[in-house]
Amino acid sequence: MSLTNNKYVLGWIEEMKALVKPDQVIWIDGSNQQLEQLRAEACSTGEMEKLNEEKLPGCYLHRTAPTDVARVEGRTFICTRKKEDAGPTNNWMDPKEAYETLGKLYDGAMKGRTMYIIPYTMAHSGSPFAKVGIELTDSIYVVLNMCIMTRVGPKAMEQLGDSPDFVKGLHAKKDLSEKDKYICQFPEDNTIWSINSGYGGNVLLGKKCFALRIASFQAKNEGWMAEHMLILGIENPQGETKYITAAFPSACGKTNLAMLIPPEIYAKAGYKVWCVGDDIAWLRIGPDGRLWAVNPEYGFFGVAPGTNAKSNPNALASCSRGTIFTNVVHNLDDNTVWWEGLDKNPPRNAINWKGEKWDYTDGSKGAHPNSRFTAPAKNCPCISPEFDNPQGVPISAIIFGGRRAKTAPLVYESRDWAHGVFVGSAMASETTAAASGAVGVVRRDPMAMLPFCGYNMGDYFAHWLEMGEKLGDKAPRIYNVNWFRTDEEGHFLWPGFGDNMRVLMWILGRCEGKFDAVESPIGNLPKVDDIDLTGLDMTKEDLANLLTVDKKLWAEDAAGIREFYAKLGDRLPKKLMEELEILENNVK
Ligand code: OXD
Ligand code: MN
Repeated sequence: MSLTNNKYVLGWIEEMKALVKPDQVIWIDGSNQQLEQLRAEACSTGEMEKLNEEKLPGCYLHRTAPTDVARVEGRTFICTRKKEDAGPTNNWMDPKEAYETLGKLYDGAMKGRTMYIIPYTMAHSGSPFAKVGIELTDSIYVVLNMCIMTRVGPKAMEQLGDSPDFVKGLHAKKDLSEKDKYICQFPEDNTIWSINSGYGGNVLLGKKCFALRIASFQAKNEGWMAEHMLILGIENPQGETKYITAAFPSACGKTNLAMLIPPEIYAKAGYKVWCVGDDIAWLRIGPDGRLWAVNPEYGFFGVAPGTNAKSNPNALASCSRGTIFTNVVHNLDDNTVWWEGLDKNPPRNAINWKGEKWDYTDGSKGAHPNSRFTAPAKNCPCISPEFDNPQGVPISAIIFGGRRAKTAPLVYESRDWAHGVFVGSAMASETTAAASGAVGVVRRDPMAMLPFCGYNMGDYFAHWLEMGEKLGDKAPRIYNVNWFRTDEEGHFLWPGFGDNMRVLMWILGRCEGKFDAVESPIGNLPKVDDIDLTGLDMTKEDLANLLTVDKKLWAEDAAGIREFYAKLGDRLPKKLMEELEILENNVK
């Protein structure tokens, strides 16, 4: 039974059916009855395993193929008609060539299989932010994950009505061939084609492919923004809440910050922190001229390892029910799950992420470092009461950040929007031992969008500058933070985690005009007295140390920015080159 009469939808589905040739087609209405049937089917074929209903109600375990465990940036393409519209930071393929190459791979790829049709919205249907997508897939795992991560069902088709404006996603698992794996975005056609993968970021097409790559392109053309940002709210004891968005490259604690637990000084005084989103923000100028944000997603696709009762109790609670775990350890004694960093008790009778019997004493990892939980956002104890507000929340401040051992101070404020765009465009992070390759190498990741910007990065910066012009004096202030400064021996100088709220309080205080700041060559710094250290084992000298700006290091950084900018050629907005020159002069 079809969920729509929309001729564009039906025509496209017929075309795709003729290509992939499934044995049968099933529309996903998102009803619990339908999902229960699919869960049962996935368990009967071994695609998923049902976990202990008492300890982990409604939870399942899935393992991907061992060669298919992460996003594949080298196989991800932006297919614009002109190569320069994808820009030098993206892999590009000619759309004609991409349709042809992938068309051959898709030909008959669903023979003997079922094609599921998943209608969904990113953001709430009825919201000014809402966008409709349809994903065709031959994977039940994808269906069940999409039903957690997005708003799936007939409402999406009602939202669409008879409009042709929907994102057409096609996914086939095929045979997981490495060489024929493709994640292709066609921003000019609102189309995504993904083949030969079964891993989340490559196949849950609503997330990175749509809500960032396609949406960033739509946003540029339609005058809004799609960003790789968390959204959180801080409620003061009087009950007023101010909202912040923040962009960080991976391994910088984004999910932890989104679900932060306030330190005692703030908790006792009656402050609360609310999570609106942990990964993606869509931002629009509201009728009042301010910038408003929604989290277009409906769940969290979080990294499991390292998540524990101390680092992020809210994330742990979020994945305690109705969750799909991928590539974690299966504890056979009580049919639950485990991962490195959960606690100090690895299970004795266990299966590792590859599906092999696992002996934790042999030094091997039980869970894949990129193992995940897919959890409903509404499970999160600190989910914002505004999570379901279709109008979103007004944003007071935007934060950029990265992992810098020496260069960046704990926090600084940009002088104005254009300077803030410069700060975001120059974002960089040092690689950690967690990833393969050299440690401590600076990698530029502008606005944390390097793998997710669906068009030319120079045009993306120009769009940011234009948004600032439209916002005028209602623009949020822009900040940069660095939780990772170290001393000579490599010890972290800042406690991080919940104590990051102390920095957020300075930021909000600045937005409210409560604090003065100190000008520096890179922007405005806090006065040492204005960041509350009560309850911390830290002196004012320690804080002063965290706020120093070493001109020599910044001159080196400026050279790195210049090198990156050179790649963008004449698509780089002049304004940003001017900002770079100001920095270069200031740190001479
Ligand atoms: C994610 C990512 O999975 O940024 O959110 O890779
Ligand atoms: Mn992300």
